[in-house]
Amino acid sequence: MNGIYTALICSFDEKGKVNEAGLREIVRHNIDVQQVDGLYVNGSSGENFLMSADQKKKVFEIVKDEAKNDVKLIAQIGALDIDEAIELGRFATELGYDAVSAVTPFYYRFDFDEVRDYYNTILEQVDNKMIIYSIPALTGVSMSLGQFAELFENEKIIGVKFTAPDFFLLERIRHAFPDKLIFSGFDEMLLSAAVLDVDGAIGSTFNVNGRRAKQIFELAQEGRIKEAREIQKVTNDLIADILANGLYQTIKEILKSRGVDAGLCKKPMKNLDADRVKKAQEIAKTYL
Ligand code: NGF
Repeated sequence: MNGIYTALICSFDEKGKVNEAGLREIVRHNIDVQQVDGLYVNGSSGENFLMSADQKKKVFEIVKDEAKNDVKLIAQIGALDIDEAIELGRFATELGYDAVSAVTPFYYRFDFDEVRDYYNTILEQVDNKMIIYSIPALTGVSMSLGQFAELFENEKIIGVKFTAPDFFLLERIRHAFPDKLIFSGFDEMLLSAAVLDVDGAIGSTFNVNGRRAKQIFELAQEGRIKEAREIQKVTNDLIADILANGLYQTIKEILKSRGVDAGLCKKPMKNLDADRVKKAQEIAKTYL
C-alpha cells in the first residue's frame, strides 16, 4: 500500500449537501491527471468532522463506485462516537476499502489507555487493517515511541499517518518498526520524511499537485536529493500561497480553474470572497 495518496477533498453545494457529480470529477482528476497511488477518503481535507454519518457513508460509496479498483482506498472512519466509527468501518470494509484509518480520539483529553482501547475495540468489530491517524496539532494528542509500540502490538494496526513536524520521533518509529507502514502527513515536509524512508505520504495539496509529490518521493527513493529538493522548493512556494489564501477553499478553486466541479466548503467553514477567488486563479496559473 505504499505511495502517494491524496487526502481527498469533497464537493458540497450551497446547502452543505454532497455534490455527487463534483465528487466523481475530483476522484477522476486525482486518478487520471494527478496519477496518485491512492485516495484517503473522509479525512480532514474531506471536511469529515463537519459531516453526518449518512453523508460520510455516501462519500465512501461514491468514491468506491467511481475509483473501482484503479487505486488503493483508505477510509478515515474516526469519530468521537465509537459506535459510529465501528459502523463506518464495517460499511467501508464491505464496500471493499483496502484499509481503514482513525484519527486519535480528541476533545476530552483521553489518556493513553483510553486511546489504545478505542483502536482495539474498533478492530474487534471491523475486519480490516488499520492505519492510525496521528495529527497532534489538531487533536492535541501526542504519542511517544513507547505508546506507538503498544498500539502496534495489535497486528491489525499496520501503520500510521504521521502528521507532525517531529523528525526525531519519525526516525525512531521507522527504525523500531521497519515492517509498519508510515505515511508522512505534511506535504511541505515530504522530502524530509522520504529521506527517513517513509512508505508514502497522504496530503491535501496532492489534489492539485500530486504529480510533483510523486516526483519528489520517487527521486528521494533513488537518492537524487538535489533534484527532489528543487521540486520540493516549487511545491512549497505553491503550498505557502495556498495556505495564505485558505487551504481547502483554494484547492477547490484551483480545481475549478481546471474544469473540476469542486464545489464549496461546508459551513461553518467559509468560502472565498472575490479577491481570494482571483488570487487562487493566479496561484493556479503560476504553479500548475
Ligand atoms: O489539512 C491538514 C491539517 N493536513 C493535511 C493532511 O496531513 C491531512 C496536509 O496535507 C489531511 O489532509 C486529511 O486528513 O485529509 C496539509 O493540508 C498540508 O500539508 C498543508 O499544510 O493539518
